[in-house]
Amino acid sequence: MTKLRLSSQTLPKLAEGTHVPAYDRSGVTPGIVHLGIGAFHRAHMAVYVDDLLKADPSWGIVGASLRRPDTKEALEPQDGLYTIAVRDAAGTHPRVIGSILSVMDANTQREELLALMADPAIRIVSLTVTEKGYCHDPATGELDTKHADIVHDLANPAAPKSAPGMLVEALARRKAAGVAPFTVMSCDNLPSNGETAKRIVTRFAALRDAELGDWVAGVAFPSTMVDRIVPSTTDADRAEVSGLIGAEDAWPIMTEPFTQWVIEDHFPGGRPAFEKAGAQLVADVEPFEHMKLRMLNGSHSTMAYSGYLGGYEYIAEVMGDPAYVALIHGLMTDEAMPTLDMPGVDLGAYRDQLLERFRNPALKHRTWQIAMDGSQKLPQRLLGTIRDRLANGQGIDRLALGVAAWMRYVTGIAEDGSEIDVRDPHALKMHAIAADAGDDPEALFDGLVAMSEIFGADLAENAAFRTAVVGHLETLFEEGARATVASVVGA
Ligand code: CS2
Repeated sequence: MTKLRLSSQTLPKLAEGTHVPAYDRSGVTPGIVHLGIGAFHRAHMAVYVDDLLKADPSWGIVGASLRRPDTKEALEPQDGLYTIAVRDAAGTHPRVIGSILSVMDANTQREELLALMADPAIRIVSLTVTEKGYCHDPATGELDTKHADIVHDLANPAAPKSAPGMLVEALARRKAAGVAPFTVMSCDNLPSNGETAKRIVTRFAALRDAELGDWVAGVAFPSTMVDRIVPSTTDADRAEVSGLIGAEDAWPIMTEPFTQWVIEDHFPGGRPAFEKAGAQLVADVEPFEHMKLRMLNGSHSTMAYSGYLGGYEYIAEVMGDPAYVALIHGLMTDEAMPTLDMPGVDLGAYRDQLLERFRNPALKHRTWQIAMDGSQKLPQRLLGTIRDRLANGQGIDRLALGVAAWMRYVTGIAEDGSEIDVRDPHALKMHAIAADAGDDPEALFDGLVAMSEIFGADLAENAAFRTAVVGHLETLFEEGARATVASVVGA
């Protein structure tokens, strides 16, 4: 017997106990366009919106993918429905989410998507396009005007490929039609993500036309801090979820119980009552972003590079090694926490909760997944903390190990001599630098630190930074990652 496929029609036939949308989906209309409809959005914002549609059905989401049609292909036969499977030690808990009304593939449906973004019913355009989707220079946060997609979009403004190009074309159409702008809400792990998005998008608009640039400068770009760990879905996950709900789901999303969303309350065109779904609406998100990027993501990246090199496939496995636990406990307590100013937040409790989340044995979060796009992630996760500490003459031993492990990782050669599949927009450039350097730690450091789009001149010229990172690189090459971690924590 062929199994049912998840869809509006089969919703009433799902296995008993499956949590399904508590509202009539036929009455939901689009109010949000989301660019970058990947796993993270589907485990995070789409769930908050799902909680709110019963009270206000005018905030349905139309998702769009800018690169690949795979999400559309998976969700279209399911009428946009998909399962989130929350995993903890007690088991897997499935819930079907209905807030995504449809998914568009920007490559083949560009006009349709731009027309929808220009429609007055759309009051928010939200983004999870990953760090590299902003086409910026991570060290400065400025638009990279030489980026191939930006060059393309400036030459073909009505048929854009990039996120900044799409936003500006849609805003230009609204301006021309006398329609108020939508609010742009970045949900990516960037520092001051609203401000950063605004700087990039406004610059792009000004390069198209000065008057448009002025108009776009008046658009609201609230910052947000987003947090939920979302490993990539595997075929085993698909099979498990299909069994649990009693129907095939081509793309369920696996996640943890924890979720957090801190949003700057600046939505001139209105917004869903996000606070009723558990989001924190605040005046200033920046302290929360710093805390999360420096503690959670800084630890994640450090564990990803040093853990991968040490032969650990999953974060929970890294957490099974006491030396690694001591490393990130120390990184957070002694190096990251003193740089944070969070009145009213118990940072020690936040750290302990992070350690608990990293330990979740049911969450198969691959070190390789987190290791992706390090050139875009390092500045806000490790380098900002390093800068603050160096400015105060403080030690950076563990943070420097994170950077050294990244440098060792991007050589593309694992400790057993096998090849590492390094995914990064700068992978080729870094590979060439590593090939020139061979196994000379100093040459590798000098070659990589000269990438000013990541490090900036200040760090490239800082002697204490060089000594700390090169020292760890020497041990990484000579003794390997596990021994290096053990020596740093005195194990
Ligand atoms: C991770 C993040 O892949 C990564 O780089 O560090 O995706 C992390 O899981 C999320 O930021 C958690 O909110």
